[in-house]
Amino acid sequence: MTFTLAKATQIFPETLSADVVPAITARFRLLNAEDQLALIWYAYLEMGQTITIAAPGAARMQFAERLLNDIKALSFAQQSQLMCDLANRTDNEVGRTYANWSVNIKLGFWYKLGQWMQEGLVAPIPEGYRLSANAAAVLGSLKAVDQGQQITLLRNFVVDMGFDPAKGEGQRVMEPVAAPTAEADRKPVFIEGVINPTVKAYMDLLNANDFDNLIQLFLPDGALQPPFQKPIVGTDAVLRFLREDCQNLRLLPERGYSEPTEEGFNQIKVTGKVQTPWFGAGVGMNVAWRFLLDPQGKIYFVAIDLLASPAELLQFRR
Ligand code: 45D
Repeated sequence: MTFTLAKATQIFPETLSADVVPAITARFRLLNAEDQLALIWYAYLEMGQTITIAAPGAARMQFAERLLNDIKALSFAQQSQLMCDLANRTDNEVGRTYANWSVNIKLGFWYKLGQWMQEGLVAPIPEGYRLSANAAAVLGSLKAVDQGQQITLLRNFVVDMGFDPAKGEGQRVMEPVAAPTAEADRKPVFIEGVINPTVKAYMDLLNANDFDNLIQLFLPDGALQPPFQKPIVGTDAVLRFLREDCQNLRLLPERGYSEPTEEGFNQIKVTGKVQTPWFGAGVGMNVAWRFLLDPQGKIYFVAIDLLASPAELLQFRR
């Protein structure tokens, strides 16, 4: 077979992803912990004026509950230290526990701390705290990007905290997987310009949280590349990612373009919006899906890109 993973990642090279996200993330990482926490706090307050985060369900919170209650019992000074340690990725028990959680549990943990900070139960950012010039510049850049990019940045900041000796490899503590949506309640997508059954089924099965059937669409060595990440390779790893990270997403593909490529493979690009359960219909992220299907219509590769701008929704090479 001529396709390698490295080559597959290069399909539809004209697709412009939101490079500002890794660029701002890199600048954020250079800030000290106090600045990081304060910056997130200011960004969060600012965003809270236009969008609201959905409260995480009990199934998600149960894993963070013990640590949260321990934190509530600490003094303000100890709480501040603990949050700084997380931001500093200090190697301690809390840092390791945190790093072992799935993304959604991490977000739920901070959601609760944010609430408690507002209620005065957890140490607030000191009144009148002044960001360093660098931190203020990073905050300015963050405010200037669109909302889909802002929530991606916040998510990145949160995911990076804690101490992970395995650097993201291995099993994680994750919330239970809910049952897929009942057949009768599924709403199939319509994608202008795309009639490929695999791509259609991918969208519909992911929207229905039907991961066991979704994974059947992939070749055994098939790969999925989430935005700004390395490809996840092989059905075991992809299925684990789907169960851990992809519940209750809403995929709203709009249009697409398909073209045959080498050795009977097909490459299909679809653009549209994705909503996360954290913000519901409040934030639509502009994304592209770049599929590479084998001659039998199985997925060898799919990348999901967060697009640089809404103009990219219409960008198809002809
Ligand atoms: O430090 O087809 C405080 C895939 C201050 C799957 C705070 C996908 C201190 C395949 C405010 C307390 C998944 C790849 C912190 C598609 C402090 C597929 C709190 C794509 C941290 C389409 C901060 C899916 C808080 C996509 C509470 C693109 C922050 C999904 C909360 C994208 C931030 C989802 C939250 C995103 C961010 C979700 C809730 C970007 C959520 C972001």
